[in-house]
Amino acid sequence: MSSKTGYMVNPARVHQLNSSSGKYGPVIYWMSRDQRVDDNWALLYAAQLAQEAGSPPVVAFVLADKYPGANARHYGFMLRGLAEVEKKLTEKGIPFRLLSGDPPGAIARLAHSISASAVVTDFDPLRTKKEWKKNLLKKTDIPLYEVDAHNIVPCRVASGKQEFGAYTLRPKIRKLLEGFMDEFPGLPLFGKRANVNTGAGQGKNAPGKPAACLEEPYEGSRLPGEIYIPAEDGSLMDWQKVIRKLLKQTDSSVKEVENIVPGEDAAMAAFSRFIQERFSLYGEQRNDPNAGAVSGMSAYLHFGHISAQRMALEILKSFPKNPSGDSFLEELIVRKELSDNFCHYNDHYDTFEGFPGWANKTLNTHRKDEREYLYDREQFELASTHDPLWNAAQAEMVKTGKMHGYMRMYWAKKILEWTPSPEEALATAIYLNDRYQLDGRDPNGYTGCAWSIGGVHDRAWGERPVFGKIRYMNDRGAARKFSTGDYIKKWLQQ
Ligand code: FAD
Ligand code: FO1
Repeated sequence: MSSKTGYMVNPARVHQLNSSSGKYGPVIYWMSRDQRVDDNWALLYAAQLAQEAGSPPVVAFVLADKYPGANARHYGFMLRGLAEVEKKLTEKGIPFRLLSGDPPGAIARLAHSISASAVVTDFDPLRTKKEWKKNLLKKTDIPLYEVDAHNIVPCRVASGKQEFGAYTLRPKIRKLLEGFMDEFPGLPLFGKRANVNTGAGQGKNAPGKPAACLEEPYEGSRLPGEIYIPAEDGSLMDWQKVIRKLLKQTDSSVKEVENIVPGEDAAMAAFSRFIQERFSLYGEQRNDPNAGAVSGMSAYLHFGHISAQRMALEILKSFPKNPSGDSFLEELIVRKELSDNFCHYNDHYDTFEGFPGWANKTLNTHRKDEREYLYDREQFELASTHDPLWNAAQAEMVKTGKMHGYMRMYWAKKILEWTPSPEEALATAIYLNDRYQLDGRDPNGYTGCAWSIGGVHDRAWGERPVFGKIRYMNDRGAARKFSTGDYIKKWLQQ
C-alpha cells in the first residue's frame, strides 16, 4: 500500500461491473489486454485485494483459439510474451494459469473451483471483450472489477461520451493527466510459489462460501480446457509444446515476424533504444517512412507488453520540454486514448454507420462516381495494383507485420479510391490490417481505418470524385514529404 494514499491503485482506475460485495477467498486477475507483470494497474489492484484476502492473486489468461482474424503471426508473438509473464509471476510467488476455450466459461469455472472472492480484469473497449465480460456476469455473481491498465487517464474518466476529435479530448486529458501520472508501486512479493489453491487438485470447493455460479466447478486436478497444468513443484510450463499445439490449429499462412522480439524485457529494451538513438528525430521526421524516426512500439502496446504510462514517465523525466517529446506524447496519449474513446462509445466503430453524419452523406452522394481503378481484395492482398507506392506499403506490412504510420493513411485512402463502395473499402482495409499488422485488432486500427475512409475525428475538405469531402491523399503529396522512390525500392525490390 502506498503510504500517502492508503491504497496502491487509484480507485478512479477501477470500475466495478456488478454490484456484488466482496466475499472471503482468493482473487483472480483475468489477464487479457495488458499482458505484462510490471507497471500493470489491473494486476496491482488484484494484488491489493489479494493482500486483504491473505493469499497471492491467481493470474489466468484464457487462450481464445478463434480470436477474430488472429493467426500464427499474432499467437506466436503473444504466447512467447505470456511465457515471460509466467516466469516473472512465478518469481513473485504468484500462480499463472493458461486456460483455453470460451473465456467467460473458463473464468467462471476457475472462480467457482477456488471460491474466488473477486475477479479483476483489464479494460478493453472492443466488442469481443465487452461480450466476454457480459457473459461472465451471467455466469457468476462474484464481484467483477475492470481496471484500465492501458490508458494513462482511464477511458471512462477522460470522457463520458464519444469525442469529435483530438481537439475536444485533448483539453480533458490535459486537465486530468497530472493526477494519473503517478509512479507505479512495486508488485508485492507473495513468497516463493505459495501453494495457493489455484483449482489444481481441487475436486471439491475450497473453504469459504462458494459464490453462486452457473458453471460447474472444475473436477480433478486438470482444469478442463486447461492447455497445460503447471507442475506442482513450481517448474514453468512447457511453452514450446503450447505454441506448437496452438500453431497447428491456427492459420499459419501468415508467418511470424523475425524483426521484433516479443515480451516485456524486449519491449523495454526496444523503448530504451528508441529513446537513445532515434527520439531526437521524432519531432521532425516521424512522417518520413525512410527515416526510421518512429518508436516501433505499437505491437508491444497492443499486447500490453509495455505500459504507455511507463513510456510517458520516462520521456517526461529524460526530455522535459522537448519538441520530440511533445509530438510523441500527443500520439501516445491523446491519439491513442482517442481511439479507445471512439471504440468504447461507438458500437459501430468498424462499419460505415460509425462514420460522422457529414461523411455518410458525402460518401453517399459520390457512391456512383466512376472509379478510375478497381481492385478486389485478392489484388490488394497480393500488392498487385497499378501504384508502386501503395504496393510497397502492402509489401512492408506483409513482410514485417507493420507499416509506417504515414503510409497507413495513404494505404487506406487508396483502398477507398479503388473499391466499388466505402463499405467494401472499410471491410478490406480492416481485413488486411488485422491479418498482417502485428498490432492489428486494436482500437487504433479501427479508428485509423475510420479516420482514413470515413472522416472520423477529421473535418470536411474540398469536394472531389469518390472521396466527396473526405480528406484526399496522393503520391505527389507523399513525394513532397519523403523520397517515395527510396521507399518503393526498399520494399518492392527486397
Ligand atoms: P509512433 O509514432 O512511435 O507512436 C507511438 C505510439 O503512439 C504508437 O505505438 C501508438 O500506440 C500511438 N499512436 C501513434 N500514432 C497513432 C494514431 N494515429 N492513432 C492512435 N495511436 C497512435 N495503430 C495500431 O496500434 N494498430 C493498428 O492496427 C493500426 N492501424 C492503423 C490503420 C490506419 C489506416 C491508420 C491511419 C493508422 C493505424 N494505426 C494503428 C495508428 C498508427 O498508425 C500506429 O499506431 C503507428 O504507426 C504505430 O507505429 P509506432 O509505434 O512506430 O508509432
Ligand atoms: N485476448 C485474450 O484474452 N485471449 C486471447 O486468446 C487473445 C488472442 C489475441 C490474438 C491476437 C490479438 O491481436 C489479440 C488477442 N487478444 C486475446 C486480445 C488482446 O489481448 C487485446 O486485448 C485486444 O486485441 C486489444 O483490444
